[in-house]
Amino acid sequence: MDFQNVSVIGLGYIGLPTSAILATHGLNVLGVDVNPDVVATINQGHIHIVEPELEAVVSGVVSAGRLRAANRPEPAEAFIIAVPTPFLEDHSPDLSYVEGAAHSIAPHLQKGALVILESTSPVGTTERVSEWLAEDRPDLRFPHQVSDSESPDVNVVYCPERVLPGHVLHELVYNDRIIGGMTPQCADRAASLYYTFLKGQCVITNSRTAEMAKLSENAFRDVNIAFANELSLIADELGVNVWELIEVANRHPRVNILQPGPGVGGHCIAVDPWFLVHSAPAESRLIRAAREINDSKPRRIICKVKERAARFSNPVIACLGLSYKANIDDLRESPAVDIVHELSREGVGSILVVEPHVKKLPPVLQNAQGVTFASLDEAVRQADIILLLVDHRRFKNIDRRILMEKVVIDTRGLWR
Ligand code: SAJ
Repeated sequence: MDFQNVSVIGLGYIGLPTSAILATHGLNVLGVDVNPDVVATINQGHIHIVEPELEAVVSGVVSAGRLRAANRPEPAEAFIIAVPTPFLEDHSPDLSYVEGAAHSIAPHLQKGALVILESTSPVGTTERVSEWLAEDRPDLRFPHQVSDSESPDVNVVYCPERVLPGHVLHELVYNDRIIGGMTPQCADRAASLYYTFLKGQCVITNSRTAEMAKLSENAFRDVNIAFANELSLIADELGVNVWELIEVANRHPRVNILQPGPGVGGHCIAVDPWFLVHSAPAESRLIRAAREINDSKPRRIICKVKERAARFSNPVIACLGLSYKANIDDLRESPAVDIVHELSREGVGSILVVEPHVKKLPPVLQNAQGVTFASLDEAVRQADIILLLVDHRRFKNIDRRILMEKVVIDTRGLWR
């Protein structure tokens, strides 16, 4: 069965670009989202998320009638689940959105259908999806009910998404894709769907390995960032410039230390490692320690600012950057936002916030005490303390003579 109709459940940062790419390659895509505003926005050819070039692609496929949004699934040959998997207070994963998505598609499954889970998930979740579907459809045989050599009626697969926010449309097409089939036949079906648009390779494995691969990739990055962050704390203690330290150490042919910063933001790297820790707590000591080190970094920066601010009677602090990383306008889970919020809550001084990629302060800072949105020139001119939180390109060339007159805390090493 060739794929003509695909339903994508969850129209967020992964589901929407995936829907758009499938639609540009000739498939009829129904995007499903529980949020009526999201559905309306997409049906008007607009988008509700921040991603370069995505709006033009969505607008094109919506007006060509290839992409449509709705709040419930319809029958299709393939279903892609791309809903959030947040963690709860105790860091245990919240699979309720995945479970809800599975139950919503179950009534629409036909023999030969393909169900792909793309949401970042703890190991074993794909098998649970298969079980949830089977509960609702005793008339069909699912992969957990057959041996590897048998054919299930419905193919269930885990295919993690590994695209970098800001480069999603390129990476969706060119990154290699892990295909974790619950059986080899399931994997083949999913690979044939992805090859409708993929220029990278499909790498076939089983669903548990694919689930753990996604978590391991982000935990790997988190551990490496934690190493850099820990070095920054040690270097501070020993009076060594950490940026210079890393630059010289990285001249070793087998050393590649990442960059320290004010903490790890975004909705992936700070979340996914917890799924490994939660599944095997006794065995994940390094991964847990890395999370704790990275999570402790914003508090370290706040302490440093308070220490320097104590020299002034009413310090003006220019906070440069709010996004979770450089040169993008994505403020989700940004340590910079948390730091500004906390400085305001603790009444450390008057805060001038500069973020050239957004037009106004995010809601969480709009009523924060003593916080004003400012232009770069104005903030730098008025500041006693300049706190660089994000290494945006346009902060690089601030006049060094002005910086020399101020107390500068450069959390990203932009002016090293
Ligand atoms: N960061 C540092 N120092 C560094 C590198 C990053 O402090 O040397 C910080 C950034 O400032 C940011 C955070 O880490 O706050 C995360 O940024 P990132 O660029 O490392 O990653 P994300 O969250 O934008 O995207 C990651 C990617 N994963 C990996 O590189 C292993 C991406 O490929 C994944 O698809 C994405 O997570 C995801 O959705 O899981």
